[in-house]
Amino acid sequence: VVDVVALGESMVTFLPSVPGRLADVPSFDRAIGGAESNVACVLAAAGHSVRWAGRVGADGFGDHLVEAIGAYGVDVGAVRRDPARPTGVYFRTAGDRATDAHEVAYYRAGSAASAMSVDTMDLDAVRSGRVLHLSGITPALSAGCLGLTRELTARRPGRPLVSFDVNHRPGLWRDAGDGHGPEVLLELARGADLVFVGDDEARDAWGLDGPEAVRAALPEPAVLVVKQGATGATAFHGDQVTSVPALHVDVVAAVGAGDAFAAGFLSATLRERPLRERLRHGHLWAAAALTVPGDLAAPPARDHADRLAALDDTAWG
Ligand code: KDG
Repeated sequence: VVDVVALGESMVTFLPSVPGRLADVPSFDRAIGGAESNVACVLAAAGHSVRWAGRVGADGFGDHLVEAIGAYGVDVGAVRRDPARPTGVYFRTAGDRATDAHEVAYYRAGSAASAMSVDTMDLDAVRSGRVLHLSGITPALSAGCLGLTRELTARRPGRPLVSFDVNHRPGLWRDAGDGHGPEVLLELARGADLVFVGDDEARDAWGLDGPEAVRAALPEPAVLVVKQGATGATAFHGDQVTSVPALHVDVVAAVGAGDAFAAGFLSATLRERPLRERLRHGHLWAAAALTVPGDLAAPPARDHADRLAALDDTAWG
């Protein structure tokens, strides 16, 4: 049994060679992206056994994703190749340092991953980990992807612990011509055991202000983590409520930080660390991602992160 299976669309990502408008950037560097495979890569880099379940085209970009994600030590045996649809790609600009305002251009409509469904995925392989990590990106990709996410978040005896990062992408729901994104995300989150959501997402999608309001609307998941950007994060588990401030770092690009946070929290969860230390691992791993331009940064060494996470509150104040 692997520690974690992460399911979702991965894309070849093009990072700008210079700052500026998408219209002006002359060249891009190739990297890899995809929220769920980011979680998988970082967890594998930290020594966990991880499988990525996805679907890519039978093309060079698909080869690159499978090879690059595999090179992190992620098991890619459950990845399906689609002979008829291409691998999704996306381009981004460098974020403004102060506001992180940046442009993203997705070329993923009709991608191989959008053909993921209960019929095209190997559900036994998908459910074969201790944890199944999903995100709110997948249900926005197609009706089949929504059906698959519904099936995987349905509460059934014996299922893995289901982790769900809300990852609200309003642009994707708009492109899909579906105004129900926020409702669907709330419904799916209710089926998960562990939910990650940003306070900004909760405000924009659900009109909920602050961690307590989110918990009141989402009492079902055993653990709920509300990320409060540079301020910190709050976790709810039963009657327990724990907040931990974020680390102050010089942000290069926020992309991938949420995925790294989820990976750090999941790693500490798998190792049965206390709730406070899970949050601190989330922050430590996010700090690593915040200080690189791409999605992926090497996670902090485990013994080092464990020592930092176990420091008393004054060190984290
Ligand atoms: O979390 C990083 C992701 O946003 C990025 O890799 C692209 O998966 C992606 C998406 O759909 O936005």
